This record gives sequence, C-alpha cells and structure tokens, in this order.
Amino acid sequence: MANKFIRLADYKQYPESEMLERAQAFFQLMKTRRSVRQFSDKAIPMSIIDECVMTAGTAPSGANQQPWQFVVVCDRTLKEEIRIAAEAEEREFYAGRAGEKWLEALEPFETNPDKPFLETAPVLIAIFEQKFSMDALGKKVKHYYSKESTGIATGLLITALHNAGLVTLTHTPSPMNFLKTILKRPTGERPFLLLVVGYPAEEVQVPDITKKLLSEIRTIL
Ligand code: IYR
Repeated sequence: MANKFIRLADYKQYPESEMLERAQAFFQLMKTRRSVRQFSDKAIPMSIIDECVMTAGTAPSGANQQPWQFVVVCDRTLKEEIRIAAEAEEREFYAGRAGEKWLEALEPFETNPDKPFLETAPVLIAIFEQKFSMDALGKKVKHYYSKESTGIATGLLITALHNAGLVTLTHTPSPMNFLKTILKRPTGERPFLLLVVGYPAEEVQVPDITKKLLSEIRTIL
C-alpha cells in the first residue's frame, strides 16, 4: 500500500532560551505529581477526561496501530464489582502470593488489601492493551509493540490528568483478568492497568519519598 506523506506543518521551533524555560516549567509541573490513595468523591466533568484520553491517543505506537482502549468507569455498581474482585486478588497477594521480598519492598507505602478508593473515586480508567484486532473479514491482525505503545499512552494520560489538576493512582491488582469479565472486553485485549482518577481527599497524606537525582538516572557518553 503506497503511503501518502504530508508536510510537518504544526512543528514549532523555539529559541534555545525559551526551550530551556519551557523544559524547566514542565519539570516544575510534573514533579508535583504524586500517586494518592485517598480520593474525594467529587465528580469530574467527562469533557475533561475526554481531553486527557485524546492526549493519550496522540502517543506513538507500533505501525500506528494504536493498540489501546481506555474504558472510563463511572457507574457505581461497576466500581463496586471492580473493588470486590480487586480486593479478593489483593488479599491473596498480601497473604503470601507476593512473597516476603516484595512485601518488604512495599512496607514504606503501608498498602494493604483494602481498596476503598475504587468506589470513592469518581472515575476508574481501565486501560486495555490490544494484542490483536479483527479485520473486516474477521481475521486476526497482530499488533506490534502493543505493550510498549500502551505504556507510552498511559504515561501521556497520567501527565494530561495531572496537568488538568486531577490526581491518579496507578493500580495493578494482579492478576487483573477480572477486568476483562466485568467490563465485557473482547478477545485480543489484555488488562494493562487500572488508573484511579479524581480529586485528593482533604488532608490527604502521601509517603515521604524522593525521586532519583539526574546523576543517578542519566548517563552521557
Ligand atoms: N497491587 C498491590 C500491591 C502493590 C504493588 C506495587 I509494585 C506497588 O507499588 C504498590 C502496591 C496493591 O495495590 O496494594
């Protein structure tokens, strides 16, 4: 199939001083992002969520297959079902499936199998990786780099939600197969992550943790 190319019309180059200022300002914004585990039940206008999901949809993906689906759950009953199923998995995880080392690594975060935020938060976004799709003739179309692509899109979604003034929790109850059943997702989709979205609860507390320094995460050769 011949590809059609168009001019890169929307690219904007800034003077270097402005580039640095923009990079600094964006870092200042992003370094205030924190995962929270206590949410307010205040509702979020769907238009805000939609803009953020559209931002996620700008992510690069293998062969531009855009192998992701963002299932936005606001329905009380579905949220309750998700909480019940997630807590059942988490109970087994904390009762031994995680193993001693993993539980030791989680100690500073004081996490436990109770996940009330899955019901309190106004929005849960269940993110699915589409490992393959079906073409018009019902034939399987393999997706390339679907996990990497969905990971990048999820990063953009978290960034967009933070920029909009919302808080998130990247929640990964393991295994997450219950999400496929509860949300009636088609074959070819694998639950990737459950993103809890909302406003922080009043007086919310977060763990006193720090990020690695530039010198620890960057190598110049
Ligand atoms: N999914 C569990 C455990 C958990 C695992 C990691 I790695 C974390 O960074 C945090 C929690 C839970 O949500 O409690």
